Amino acid sequence: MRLEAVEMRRIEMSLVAPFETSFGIQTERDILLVKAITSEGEGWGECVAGEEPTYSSEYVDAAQHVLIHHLIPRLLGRELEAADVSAELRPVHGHHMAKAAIEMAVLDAELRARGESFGHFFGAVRREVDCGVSVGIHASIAELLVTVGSYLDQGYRRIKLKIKPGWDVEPVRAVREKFGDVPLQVDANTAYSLSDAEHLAKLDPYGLLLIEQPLPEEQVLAHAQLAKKVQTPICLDESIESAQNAADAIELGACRVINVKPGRVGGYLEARKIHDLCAERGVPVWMGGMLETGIGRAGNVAMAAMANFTLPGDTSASDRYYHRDITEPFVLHDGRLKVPAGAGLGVRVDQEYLDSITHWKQRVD
Ligand code: SMG
Ligand code: MG
Repeated sequence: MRLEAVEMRRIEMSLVAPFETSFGIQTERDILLVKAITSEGEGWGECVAGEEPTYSSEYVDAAQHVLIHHLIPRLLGRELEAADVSAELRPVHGHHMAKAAIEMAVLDAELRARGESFGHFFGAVRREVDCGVSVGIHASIAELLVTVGSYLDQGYRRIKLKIKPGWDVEPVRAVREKFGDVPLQVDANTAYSLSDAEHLAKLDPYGLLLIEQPLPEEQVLAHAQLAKKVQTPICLDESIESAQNAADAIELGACRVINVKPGRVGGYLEARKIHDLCAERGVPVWMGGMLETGIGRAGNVAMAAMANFTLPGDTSASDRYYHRDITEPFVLHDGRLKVPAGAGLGVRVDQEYLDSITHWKQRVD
């Protein structure tokens, strides 16, 4: 397969409700999409970088720049498969979300050309996946309980509460009191330090599935030390940027669970390696989310159907994020989403709607 051109575009999408985390509030997204145009057909990729470098060092303007100037030129005109992309891009350090987007587009083109779905390619063991929902920081406990109640009514199988210092034990206690033993976990997005260990141990009585990324991403050893002071299993998100990181963190005792985000680790193929090594070591994984459109969601739901994705993912329905998706919407049935069965990502992009929300477009060839 030869990569002939890449069409890049930026789209603007409003979220159905503001989403607040320990690093800020988001009300809309400015998303970079890439379309690989190959000798065998086309494929889509979604870049999960946000507008600001606040989740990690990556951000969408930088992703766009590095793709145009450093990544796409290393691939254009070459005979390649998705499996070759990460090796070709190795001279460029970092920029995992940008690399993941182009690898995903090449993989989609390749699989569409041979009529194989992402799910089949990953070795999916289920046709639908259990879904959780990530609930942002709210202005009050009363408002939080309304939001959580509505998600539970919709059928979500697990609730994740975003926490930060000053918004942690109280919301967890309130949700437990009102909704009983619903599967519950928390995500701090690096907001604490090891000196907060005693405070974080106050979450232990609430029987949480896990606490996600309590400490800064580079503090892997500190996570191992924290793990000795809290009973709740520690899950790493931001700290895990590769299969090597994952193996090291597990060996060190820094985490008992891993949140897999293909964008964060440089693509679906590296994410698959993380799944496999965790499976070998008896470490469960789950699919994270980056507020993806139907394009990214299709790939994530397919990967979440692999055997060791044993916890519900942040793979919520389209209407949890957007009033109108750019593909056919993903709809929750009994707390689950269906794994697309069609070739490649198995979703169709609504071209007319996409064009109407596109604010920038460039063809690189
Ligand atoms: O896609 O449902 C989703 C969002 C899940 O909480 C979520 N993602 O750290 O896990 C995480 C956050 C990162 C994105 S915040 C913009
Ligand atoms: Mg997280």
